[in-house]
Amino acid sequence: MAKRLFNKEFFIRSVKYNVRTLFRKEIEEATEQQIFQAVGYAVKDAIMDAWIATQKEYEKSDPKIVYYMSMEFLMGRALGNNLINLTFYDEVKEALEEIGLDLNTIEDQEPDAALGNGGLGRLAACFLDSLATLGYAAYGCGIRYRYGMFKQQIVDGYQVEVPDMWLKNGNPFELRRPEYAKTVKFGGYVRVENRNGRNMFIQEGYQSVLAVPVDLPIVGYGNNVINTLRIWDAEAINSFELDRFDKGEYEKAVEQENLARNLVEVLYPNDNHMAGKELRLKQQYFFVSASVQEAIAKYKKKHSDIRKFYEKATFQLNDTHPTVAVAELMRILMDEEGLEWDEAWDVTTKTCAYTNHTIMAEALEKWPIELFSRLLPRIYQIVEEINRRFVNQIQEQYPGNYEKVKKMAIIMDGQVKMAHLAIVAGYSVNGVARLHTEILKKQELKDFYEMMPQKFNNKTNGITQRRFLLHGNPLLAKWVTAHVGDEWITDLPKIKELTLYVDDEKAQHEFMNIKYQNKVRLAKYIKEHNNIDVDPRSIFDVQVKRLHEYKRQLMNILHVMYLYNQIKEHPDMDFYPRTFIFGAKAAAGYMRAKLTIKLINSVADVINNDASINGKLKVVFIEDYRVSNAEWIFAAADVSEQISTASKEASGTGNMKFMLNGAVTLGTMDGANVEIVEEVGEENAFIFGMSAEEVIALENQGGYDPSQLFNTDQDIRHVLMQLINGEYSPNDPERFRELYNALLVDGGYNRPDPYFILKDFRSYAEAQKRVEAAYRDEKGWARMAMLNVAHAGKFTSDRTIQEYVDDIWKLDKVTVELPEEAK
Ligand code: HBZ
Repeated sequence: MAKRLFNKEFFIRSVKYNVRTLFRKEIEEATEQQIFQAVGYAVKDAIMDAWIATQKEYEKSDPKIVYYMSMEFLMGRALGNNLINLTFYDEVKEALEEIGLDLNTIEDQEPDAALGNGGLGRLAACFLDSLATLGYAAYGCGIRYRYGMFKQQIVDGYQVEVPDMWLKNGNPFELRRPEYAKTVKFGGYVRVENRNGRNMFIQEGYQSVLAVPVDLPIVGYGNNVINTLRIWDAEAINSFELDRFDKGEYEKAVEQENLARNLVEVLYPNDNHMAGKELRLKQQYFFVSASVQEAIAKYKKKHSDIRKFYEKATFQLNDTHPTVAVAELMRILMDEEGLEWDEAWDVTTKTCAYTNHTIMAEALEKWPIELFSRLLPRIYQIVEEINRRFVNQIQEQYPGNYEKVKKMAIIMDGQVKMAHLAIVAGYSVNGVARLHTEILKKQELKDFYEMMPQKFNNKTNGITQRRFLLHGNPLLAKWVTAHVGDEWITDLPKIKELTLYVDDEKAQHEFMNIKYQNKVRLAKYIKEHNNIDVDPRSIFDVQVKRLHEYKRQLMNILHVMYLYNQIKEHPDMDFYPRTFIFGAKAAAGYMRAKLTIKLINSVADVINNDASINGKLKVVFIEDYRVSNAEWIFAAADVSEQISTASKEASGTGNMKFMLNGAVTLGTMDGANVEIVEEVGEENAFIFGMSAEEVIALENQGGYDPSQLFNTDQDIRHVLMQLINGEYSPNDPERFRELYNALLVDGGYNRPDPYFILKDFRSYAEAQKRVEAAYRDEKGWARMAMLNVAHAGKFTSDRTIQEYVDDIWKLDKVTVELPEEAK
């Protein structure tokens, strides 16, 4: 990879200049935050030539563009990542050292751009990194939330949500582009007018808002390609005109101010759960309408035949959240570009493609007709017509089969079903791991698969090795490069050459030493943030992800309670010291998830303060788990807990980040775990629990009766009784009864233990025993961990993106040369 020249003197001058002009200070007087801002602007400067060159190249060679539409982009911090991808990281670190500044400290001043909840949002961020690195023309299209994912504080063991004021000091990387602002209309009614024999649909009495794009650079690795993440901000269209006495006008102006203010105020903090709020649908239409308008405007700059729009643009819908794009594109093509229905439909169905991220029923988006049609009257008309035609098609294909219509219609029982709309109007429907896609085809979307099998395909998720190894784990990254060269940075499968060293004792030793140093780094973080001493020689057993019942953090902590009981009952038993590390945010209104956090912290309090167990067990809940601290956590993990109820986790991507950092998977045969095990070999992972098929079969029988287990398994009964006897809540013995009831009485879906925690418990405990035995064999463990790194090649998002390009998007590759004066 060509390394761009870095001009040290120029860079230092630029930082100093920025401190002066931004803050009227010399560098010695500036705060750390001010220095971050100054360095950030200097880096944006260094990006600018390539950003301009890339856009010029796109204008010249006119490649097909993918618009990745997503309500979420979980970017994390930009500074370190941009330097890595500019291939300037070490040079900038050195340059800053010369003027007495520490890059790590500066990086720490940057707030995470937490414009996402979890896997879905982070996947979008990894995809942008890969698209730029592979040289494809792409725009991320999203919302510039004023408040991203809330900050989590733990107070008295409970989660408290604090607003995330990520923009309070300004964002040096962003670029406001008011010249590309768009108008988005809500509400009112549609008047039909016949002009020259053609029906015109005119929206009247609406409220409108101005969508103003804010661009963030997406730096490709070492290739001068800079793509754009375009996040839309909202502004009122007409600010107050104070001389207006007309009451109606005045009120309307106030309403439009409020609409603009509320629209982009905050990210909804639910993952895998639909809240159904009107404001959420407004957010969706807001950014989608602006993005579609922009895509069309861009196309029209160079092309006159709108019927061929799909040759130069494709929309990837990240779950159903942006699915109104389908109807918005239809609207613009018909109402503004003058196409007939069939022509517009032809373009739309060649432009839109849909990714499904979940089979959880409560996550599926359904909007009440009343709300949908009131907020988006013209869009609703179009959806109705799409539905009418589709229902006709079902009836033609399955005459007399009303069941099919009931199951497949887009509008049914007073609701608009967004997944059905996305499937009907899309040219591609993909799941995010092989198992997940198979479940979609065979169960959840069976009827659609039967009717249109050619649309369905799998795209197993991936992660970017540039953030999650090169930036997050510099020690291991250097070591890997020393052994296999640096091509893995843009060609991860090359990392497989590490297999040559897995039996080499020196390499094993070095590898484990790096893991140890990363554990020391995390132990320091834990000491600083939690004031808990953890022993870096203990096994670091980690579960970090959103808190959700199907992810089964509850099973993990129940098992910790069980281990603690064992140690207490048999103080002399041989037990390898273990540190159980948790990190998870719960959706603000998800009570059972929040109570699970309280339980984890309560168990941690008791265990960490019990001197009698000699520090054999420690439990740590890391506050405010997010992209920036995740990089350190993955680097330090020995065991990767991927323990979802089989069939429920569509893919998982944390599992891949752990693997790449040399942690061994302890998991169920769910999501991408299946493919991880396939790559690394079952002997190099710890697999347990029911299979997806078994889970689905048992669900179809109406579940199972866990009271049998309760009555016959003493250890399980002991742990469950501790939930209701005050063992971990002496002041309030009833505190955890809700969790007890969920496991034994009713946990939702009208049944006890719907996620089979107790059913899988023994199998999990037994797998944990195997983990312990394996860890005692130092060389064996080193070998296993190294094999995990070596076999992580498949899980780069570069591979995933290349598959999207080859099978779905059909993009053209672009190369960017910098002009002489910028080199
Ligand atoms: O998407 C996750 C899946 O649970 C995970 O298995 C997969 O690896 C990942 C990437 O494909 N899904 C989410 O993260 N979903 C959400 O965050 C979400 C957010 C808002 C919603 C629904 C889902 O309304």
